[in-house]
Amino acid sequence: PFLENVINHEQFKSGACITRFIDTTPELFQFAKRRDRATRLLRFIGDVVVNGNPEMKGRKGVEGIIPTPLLPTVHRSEPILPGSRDKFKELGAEKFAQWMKEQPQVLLTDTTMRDAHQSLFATRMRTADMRAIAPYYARMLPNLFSMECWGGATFDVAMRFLKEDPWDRLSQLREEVPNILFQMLLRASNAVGYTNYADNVVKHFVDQAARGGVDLFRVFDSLNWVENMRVAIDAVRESGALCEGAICYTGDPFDPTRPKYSLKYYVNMAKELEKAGVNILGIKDMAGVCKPHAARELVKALKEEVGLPIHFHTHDTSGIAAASVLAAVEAGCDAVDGAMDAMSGLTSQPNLGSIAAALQGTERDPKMDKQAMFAISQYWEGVRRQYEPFEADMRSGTSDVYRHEMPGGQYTNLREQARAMGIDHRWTEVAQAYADVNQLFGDIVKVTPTSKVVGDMALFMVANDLTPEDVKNPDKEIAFPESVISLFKGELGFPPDGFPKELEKKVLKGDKPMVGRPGANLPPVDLAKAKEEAEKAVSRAISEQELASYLMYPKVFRDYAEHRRNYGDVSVLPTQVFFYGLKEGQEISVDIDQGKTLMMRLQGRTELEEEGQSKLFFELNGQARMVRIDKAG
Ligand code: 3PY
Ligand code: ZN
Repeated sequence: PFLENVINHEQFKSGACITRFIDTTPELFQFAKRRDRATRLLRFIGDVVVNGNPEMKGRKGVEGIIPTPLLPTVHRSEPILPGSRDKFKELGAEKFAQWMKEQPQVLLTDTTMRDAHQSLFATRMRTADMRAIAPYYARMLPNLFSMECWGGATFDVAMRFLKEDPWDRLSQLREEVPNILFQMLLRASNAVGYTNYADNVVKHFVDQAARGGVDLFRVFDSLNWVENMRVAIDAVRESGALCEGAICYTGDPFDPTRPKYSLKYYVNMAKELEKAGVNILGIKDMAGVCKPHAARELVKALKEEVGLPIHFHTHDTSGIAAASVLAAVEAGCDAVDGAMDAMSGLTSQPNLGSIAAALQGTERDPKMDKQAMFAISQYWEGVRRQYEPFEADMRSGTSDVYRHEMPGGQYTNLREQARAMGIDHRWTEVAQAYADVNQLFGDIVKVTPTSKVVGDMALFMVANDLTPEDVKNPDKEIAFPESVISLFKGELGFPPDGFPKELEKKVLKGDKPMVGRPGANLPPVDLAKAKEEAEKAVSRAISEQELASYLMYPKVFRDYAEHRRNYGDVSVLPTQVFFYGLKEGQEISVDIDQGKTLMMRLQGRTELEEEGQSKLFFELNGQARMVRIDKAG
């Protein structure tokens, strides 16, 4: 590579003196970095071939080579028409909200790149699979209202399991899609984590996300406590982005045995959000329990009582969520969420293509190009095959969701946790325990992170054969999970009507819960100092975005940075290779930079040698390479 650099250098070609030329031309030595990158990637692939991707442990692999997902045929040279993002830039937040209300058609959000895979296959979709289709969204679906493609659990999972930088994902997608609004899910003061952060950390995160390309933030609080949403709402407004304040929907306003979550409850919260300054009102039915009749009446009531455009989000766990979407649309809902055909249904969103088709010819016809949606969905069908080992073994909708009210995004995760604990065969008991815990905790909203606490407690009860009576019994000693203690202390805030006093006493063992919102009790973080600390931990300078990652998840960020140091940027590898490695004789091409492609082929390998190592023989851009890999464990 050095000679190649010399021969191709302009100065060399012009016949300059070779010794001085070498001394004064440091870029000749830049091959070292490139080779290093290739070597690190080969080591990663080798490791997956010999030891397996740790992510696949305990999962069934896939047989053979999965066909490459089929991209639509539209050419990159096709123009990109202006879309919702251009409209937003033209109008600004307030006027844009007004514009939303004036549209006769219903506006459509595609959740495929965030909630759909979070809910179907444990958030494992990789950036490479999103990026490949992104330019087609820009060209083929310019009248999509928004793409939900960031936030929620994707931030954590990107670093923790996929060894990717979530900020890179955002910027890569942004580069490809300049015309459609990008939407993220923000857990208010929990940002994209599982605990409340200091106010200045939340602000810093929102600021970075807005700069990084997020246009619309859907903000919710896991206990529907508007007080605990203000910091995030203000930060979003200050960043200039669109703020959607979401009501988390639970219960059934038409169930007389459960009067707590009435239409009035939701209308009151909506009014509070409107006063707090949000631009859009979200109805976030994270479990998919909003029945068609309730959806219609709720949208009607909200339309009458608040002036904000309404955006409805649900999950298809019951199998009938599309009926609720259509009812909401009929009642005048301005925007609705769905997922592309191949990524819809079950715990994911209802089918966006079918919703668009069902509304064709009506007053609310979203006027989408259905062929384009279908072509994009075909791509997703191919993508989904690669993630089969992460899918829950669920074949149909389940009406049981109305009993347990588990969020779609949690369902697959909790089943995973149950499996890891060896109690997967007791899943129906876990689901019942989940419903019981909800009642024990005072019938609360269950969404990340409160849903995780309810899930922890449900698993704990099943694993320890505890009944609700045991939990309530003041004379029965129980070592409550840490997350439950933290919840009752108020570290995630409080439901507007508080937690049940008797259980609070038992969980806190006499300790007093905190007063006020958690953020008010947390001192601001010294960001400069935190950055220094993070840089020391990863032995390099970090960006403000990376600082935000560190502030959210210090250990996950450190581990990710170490992985990247050892193996380079593995996000460039095709998904099959990332999870399953290369088969002998298989060749792949990997773009490591614009215009820089590596051709990699696994030629063969030796069986384990005495010192527990395997030798792998690769061909890298036509040259032989050998990599030694230690057998793990
Ligand atoms: C998340 O917070 O990740 C969710 O999807 C909640 O529904
Ligand atoms: Zn959702």
